[in-house]
Amino acid sequence: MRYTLAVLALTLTCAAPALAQNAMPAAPAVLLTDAIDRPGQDLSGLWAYSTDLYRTAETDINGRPPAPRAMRFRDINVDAEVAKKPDVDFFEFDMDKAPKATLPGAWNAAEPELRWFDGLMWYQRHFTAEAVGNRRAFLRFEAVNYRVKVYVNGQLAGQHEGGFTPFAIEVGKLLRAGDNQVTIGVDSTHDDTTVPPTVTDWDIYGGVTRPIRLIYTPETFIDDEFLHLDLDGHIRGSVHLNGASAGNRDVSVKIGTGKAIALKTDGNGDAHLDIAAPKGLKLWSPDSPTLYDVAFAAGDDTLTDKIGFRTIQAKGTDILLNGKPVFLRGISMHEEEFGANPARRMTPEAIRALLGEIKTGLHGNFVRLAHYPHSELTTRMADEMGLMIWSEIPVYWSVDFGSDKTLLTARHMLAENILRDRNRASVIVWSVGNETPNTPERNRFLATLADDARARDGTRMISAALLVSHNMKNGHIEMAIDDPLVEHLDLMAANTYNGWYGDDKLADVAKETWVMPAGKPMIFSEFGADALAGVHDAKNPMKFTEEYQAEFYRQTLAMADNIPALRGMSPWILKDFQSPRREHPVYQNGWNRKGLISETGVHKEAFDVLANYYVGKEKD
Ligand code: GCB
Repeated sequence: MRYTLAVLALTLTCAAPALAQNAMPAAPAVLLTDAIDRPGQDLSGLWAYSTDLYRTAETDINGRPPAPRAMRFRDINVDAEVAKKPDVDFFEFDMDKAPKATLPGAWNAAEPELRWFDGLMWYQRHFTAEAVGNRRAFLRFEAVNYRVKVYVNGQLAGQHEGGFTPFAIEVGKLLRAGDNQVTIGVDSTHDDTTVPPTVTDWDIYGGVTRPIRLIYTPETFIDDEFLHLDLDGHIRGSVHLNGASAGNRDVSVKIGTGKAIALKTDGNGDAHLDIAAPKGLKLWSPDSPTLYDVAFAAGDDTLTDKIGFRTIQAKGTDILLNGKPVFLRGISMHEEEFGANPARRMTPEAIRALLGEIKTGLHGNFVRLAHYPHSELTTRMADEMGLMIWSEIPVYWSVDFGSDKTLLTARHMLAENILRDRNRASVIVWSVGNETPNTPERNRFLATLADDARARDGTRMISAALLVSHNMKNGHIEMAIDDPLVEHLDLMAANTYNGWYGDDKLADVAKETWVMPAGKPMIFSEFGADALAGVHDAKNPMKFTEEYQAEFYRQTLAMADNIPALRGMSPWILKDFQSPRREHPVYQNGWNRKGLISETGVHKEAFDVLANYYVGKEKD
C-alpha cells in the first residue's frame, strides 16, 4: 500500500495509539526515485514571497476559512480583480508586486529582516508548461523545511511534512498548456510533535532549501529501483512500476556493458532481480569508488543511475567492507556551505568544498551527515569521491517519544530517506536518533524505527548516536554504554565531551576507560571542543583557544586508542555552524565553534591533529 501526500496530514492527526508498533507504514504513493537523473523543468530562480506570521491565508480571526482577500494562493491578478468591483473588493496581498527571493535557498540569508523569521511564508512564481497530453506530470521537491502546502493554479495539489526528504506531487490534472502559477506555503515552525523538536543546536533554515522541478513521465513509469550486492555474491534488487498498466509488464536492467536482464512485474508492478555478480565486477570502496551505469527500461520509460556495488557488515567487533576490516576515519558535518551568511544552498561546488576537506585534507574515508538527511547531491558526490556515509533522521534530543503522531512522522521520514538513498554505495549506516534519553517510550520509538530500517534495507548497519554514563570506579573515570537500545543496533555509537562539558580535567581524559556490551563494533559518533579561529594562548590554553581544542583532540584520541572495540569516529565537527544556542559575544555570536575549520575556511590547529592521526590509521 502507498499513501498519497494529500491525505498524509489527515493520517498523521488521526493515528490511533495501536498504530505505533504495527506493520511498517506504507511508502509514498509516488517516489520518483532517481528523479535527479530524469529530464525536467527546473523551477529554481526568482520567486515572489510574502510573510504571513498570523497565518491570514489559512484561517480567519475565529479559526474559520480565511478571507479571500488574504489567500495568497489564488489564481488572480489583484489589480484586475479590484478593477471589477473597485468600491467593494480589496486585497491584503499582491504577489505580482511582492519582493522576490532566489530559490532554492533558506530565507534567513535572503534579506536581513528575514534572518530570524520562523513562521509561514508564501512563495509564488509563474512558468510555462507543455501540454501534458497522455503523460503524467509531477512537481518534485527535494526538500522544503518544515511543512508545505502546494497550490497549482489556485488549487491545493498536495502537502508534506518533514524538512529534509524529497516528495513528488502529481499535478497533471491541474496544469494548463502555457502559463501556470504555483504557490507554496512553507511553515518553518516546529512544535512538541515535530521531528526535530523546537530546540536543536542548529539554525532554523526555513524555506525551500533544495531544487523544485516539473517532471513528465509516461502514464506508467519506473517509480523505484533498488540494486545491491549481497554477502553471498549475488546482486539482488527490485523495480517498481507506477501506473494503470504496471502489472505483468516487461522490465529490463542493464549493468554497465553487461547483457540486459529481462524481468516481468507482478500484479503490483514489482519485478525482482537476483543474479550472481558478473565475473570481474569491480567493488566500490573509498580507495576505488567504482560506479556502474545501470540502465532501467520499461515500455517508453528509461532511467540510468550510477550505482556502486560493495558489502558492508558488522561482524563481532569488526566492520567489514567487502569482507575486510575497516576503520572509519570520519568527521561529522552539518548541511551548511562555507561563508559568512550561509543559506543551505548546497551547490555541487559548495558540497565539493566540504567533502574535499574530509577526503583530501583529513585523509578521511567517512562522514556523518548530521543530524538529518542531507542533499541527494551530497550522497551522490560521496559515491563518486569515495566517502562512506552515516545517514540520519532528525530524531534529536527530546522529540515527543510518547506520541504516535511523532512516531509516524519519523517513520515516514526514515522511509523517504532510505528509499531515496538505498542505491548509494557510500551510505553504510542508517541512524535512527541522536542523544535521546533512555526511557521506555523512547526505547519503543527507536526500536520501531530500527525495525523499519532493517525491513526496508537489510544491507546496511543500523545505529543511533547514544548518550553514555560517566562513573567513578576505583578512583578513575569509567565511561559506559549501558543503553537497552543497543540490542536493536548493529553498530554502537557514543557521543562524548569529557574535557569540554562536565568537570573532567583535560589532562585526565586520556586515562578514562570505557565499558560496553560485548560483540558489536563501536564508534565515537561525536567528540569535540569549541575554538575561535585565530584565538591563541599557548601559555594559558583556556577554552575557546585553538590550543585547548587541539589538546582536547590529542587527549580524546589517546583515550580512543585504549578501546578494543573502537572501529571509527566522526568527531564534532568539520566546520563552525550557525546555532541560536551559541551567543557568547566574543567567541560565538551565533556560531557553534566546534569546527576544525572556521565558517570562512580557516583551518584551526586541531585540524592537523586529526589529519595526522588519520594518516597513521590509513597506514595501519
Ligand atoms: C551534541 C549534539 C550536537 C551539538 C553538540 C555540541 O551532543 O549531538 O548536535 O551541536 O553536542 O556542540 O554541544
